[in-house]
Formats: sequence, C-alpha cells, structure tokens
Amino acid sequence: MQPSTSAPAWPSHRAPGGSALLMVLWVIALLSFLMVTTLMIAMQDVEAGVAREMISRARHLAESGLAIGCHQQIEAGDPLLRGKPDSIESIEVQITSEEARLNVNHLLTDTHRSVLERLFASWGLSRVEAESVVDALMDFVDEDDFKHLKGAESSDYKARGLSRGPANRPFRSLDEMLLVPGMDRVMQAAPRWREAFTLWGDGRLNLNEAEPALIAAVLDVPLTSAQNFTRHRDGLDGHPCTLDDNLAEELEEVYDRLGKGRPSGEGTGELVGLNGYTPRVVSIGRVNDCARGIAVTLQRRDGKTQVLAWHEFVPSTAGRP
Ligand SMILES: [Ca+2]
Ligand SMILES: [Ca+2]
Repeated sequence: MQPSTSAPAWPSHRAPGGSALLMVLWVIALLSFLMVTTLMIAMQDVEAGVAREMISRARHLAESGLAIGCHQQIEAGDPLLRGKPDSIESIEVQITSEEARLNVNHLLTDTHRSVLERLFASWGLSRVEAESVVDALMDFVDEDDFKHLKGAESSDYKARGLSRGPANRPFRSLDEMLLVPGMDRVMQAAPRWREAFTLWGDGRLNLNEAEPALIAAVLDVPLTSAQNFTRHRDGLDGHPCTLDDNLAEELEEVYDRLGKGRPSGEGTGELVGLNGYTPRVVSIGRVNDCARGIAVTLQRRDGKTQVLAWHEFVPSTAGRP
C-alpha cells in the first residue's frame, strides 16, 4: 500500500502566524483603548480642578465685594460697588434694605392680611386659594389651636400625615413657610416667592426700593400704576438703588405719582415708608461663566455693624439669589 502523497489544503506552519497577528492587533486595540480611557480620566480631573479653582475664585471675589459693600461709608450706587479685576473676572455689589420686602410676620393680622391675599392673587392664585393659604399662615403663627375658616391647625397637619404641626409663634425663617398647607401652590405660581418676603424690619415697605408687585399689593393700586411709578423712580438706568434714582421725600409725592389719594384703609400708614434701616448687601463674583453670590443682612447701631444673616447662593442668569 502506497502512502498518500497529497499535500494538506493549508500549510501547517501558517496557523501559528495568523494567531500571532490577531494577538498583536488585539494588544494594539487594548493599548489604544487604555490610552484613550486614561487620557479622558486625566482630562476630567483637569477640568474638575479648573472648575473647583474657578468656584473658589468666584467666591473669593464675592467676599471682596462684600467687604466693600458692608463698609459704613459706602452707599448704594457707589462706583466702587462694580469691579473688574481683569478681562474674565468681575464683582457686582448691590446695597438695598430688608424694608424693600414684605415682613410676613407683620402682615399676618386681620388688619393686614389683605395685602398677602392681593399679592398671591397677582401671582395667579384664585381668590379661594389665596384666602386659604393666608388662613393657614395665620393659624401657623397664632398661639391658639382654633382654625380659621379655610386654615389649618395641628389636627389638619396630623390628618395630612405631617410629623410637624403649626409652630404657634412668628416665623423664624422663610423656609418655615413651606410647612404651611397651600404654600406649594404659591411656590408653583411664583418660584421666586422668597424675594418678596423678609423677617426683618419694622414692617413698613420702603417705597423707594420695592418691586412694583409689592407696592401694588400694599397700596391696593393697579400693577400698571405701580410699574409707572417705579419706572420714574428708578431713573434712566432702570434699576433701583443707583445714583440716578428719583427718590420720593414725602409719602404724598408717591401717592400723587400713583394717581391715588392718601390711603384711608385701616393701618395702611403702618405698612409703607420711604427708608430702609436694615441694610441688605448682595455681592456676586464671576469668573467667566462661573458665579457665586453672598447675601448678608446687617444691623448698624452705635457705629457698630452686626451681621444678622448670611446666605450663599449660586446666582441665576439674572444674578438673583
Ligand atoms: Ca395656631
Ligand atoms: Ca436707578
């Protein structure tokens, strides 16, 4: 029997060579993947480091602005309140007063509650919704457990499964207002509702600084009248608390500009004034698009300045807390 002389279809020495080539290609692909991954992680670390540095620098700029804004001899509108250390950095400081906002504790009385109802209605709440949330706000701060018509006392909080009931004392923070039934509707209608309120001051709204919606609510005038008044008051730059403002010196001047006689409503005189006694300094530092802000409330007495409140925030695009 003759041995077979036919050659195999493929040379036997080719198989190891093909595997080696595949192995090399696989190693190259693996190394490329590892290099790209390492590079991306390194870039992320660098970017995170740069972002941290920018945030730190922006906060430092805000603190620098605050030091200027809190100085006793600096007044609203002073050119020193705007700085530009270099082409990508800026500092902007605004000095207003807490009296430019409504003191919510002062308004939670039978005499003044209508101011809150008008304000909430101007934000889009129905009359029933506005009355209900004001009833509930009053129940939260009054000492008793008797419920206003549409309000909420401890039994209502329990029925809602809430662990905390009404405090039965004045609000100590604006965040406490969020515990009150109905405030979710207010927050939905006006996400920036906090900017309308304060817990400081004597309860008189400073008409030389306040927003039109607050003036309209307090004096019960149409919003358009209040807007016309603030447009004239704020001067050519369109901003309150700047050097070009046309400040009123007498309340009668304001009523004249609003086309309104002196209010005859009970207690209205306790709700408006033309000055702020509790300074509020807001300083914003920026590095490119990165911004950080600090807002402080001050008390000045006997030549001394005391910080009553300190709040740090990331400014919105409009530069507000
Ligand atoms: Ca109560
Ligand atoms: Ca102005």
